[in-house]
Amino acid sequence: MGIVNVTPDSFSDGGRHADEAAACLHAERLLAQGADILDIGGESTRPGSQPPPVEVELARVLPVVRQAVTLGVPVSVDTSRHEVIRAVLDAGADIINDIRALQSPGALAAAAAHPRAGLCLMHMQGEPATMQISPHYDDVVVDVAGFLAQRMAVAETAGIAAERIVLDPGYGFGKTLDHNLMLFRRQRELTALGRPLLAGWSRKGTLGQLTGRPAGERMVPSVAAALAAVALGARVVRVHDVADTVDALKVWNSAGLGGAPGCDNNETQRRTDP
Ligand code: YH5
Repeated sequence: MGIVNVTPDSFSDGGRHADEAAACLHAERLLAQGADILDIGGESTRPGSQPPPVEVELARVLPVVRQAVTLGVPVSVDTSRHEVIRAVLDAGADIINDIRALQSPGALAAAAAHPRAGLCLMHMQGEPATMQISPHYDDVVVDVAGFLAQRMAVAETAGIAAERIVLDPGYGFGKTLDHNLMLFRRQRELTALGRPLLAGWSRKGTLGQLTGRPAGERMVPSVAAALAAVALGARVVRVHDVADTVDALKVWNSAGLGGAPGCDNNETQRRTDP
């Protein structure tokens, strides 16, 4: 899953159309690099950030979604708001990637109204503006698994089939270094929830804490994290550096070490090791 941010470029004086055109070009570049899914987002969710007004989010995202749905790959939209969920699904988007796991008012109903849309439900403690202030868990893996199980149950009650859902531990969202590392090491426990896992490690602060690298120098740490996440059962990796990740996964998969049940690398393992 390749990341397409549609947030304002403070160095551009071309206004919104320049940001839009840049995002569309970037989407095409990620596809050429081998992305299987495009993930388009108009809300910056970095620690400390505030959500933009809904009209602004919609004006950023919708034109890029309209363009992306013509490119022939599944289009995911990073959003929590019912207005945006409805608009992008009406425009042909395939997946809603919600860091708030459809807890925002009206979001569940908006997602349920499109019976073929895929949904990524992510765990976050708190909100981006404050989530890194003092995150606390009894047992981070048990707490995250419990939350995801509960959100999946709520979705099913709203008429959303379990087959539409992918789950995400939400690395970096209301978690300390120790919480993130505990979740990572025990990521495989989350596969017991019975749905595919998505892992988003790309360029995140934990990788900076592990390596001492600033955000602009985290490609190699991000690729390593993506491979480890796949080895620990992730079926989807959300990344900025698509070409490098695709190369690394080709080599990784050729070694037949295995990953998530149903992945190509496991098929290989089954053929060679009956
Ligand atoms: C995710 O994990 N993450 S947005 C801070 C950074 C770098 C990157 C330099 N949306 C996820 O990518 N959706 C985001 O510091 C997501 N899973 C899903 N499903 C945050 C992000 C980032 C933040």
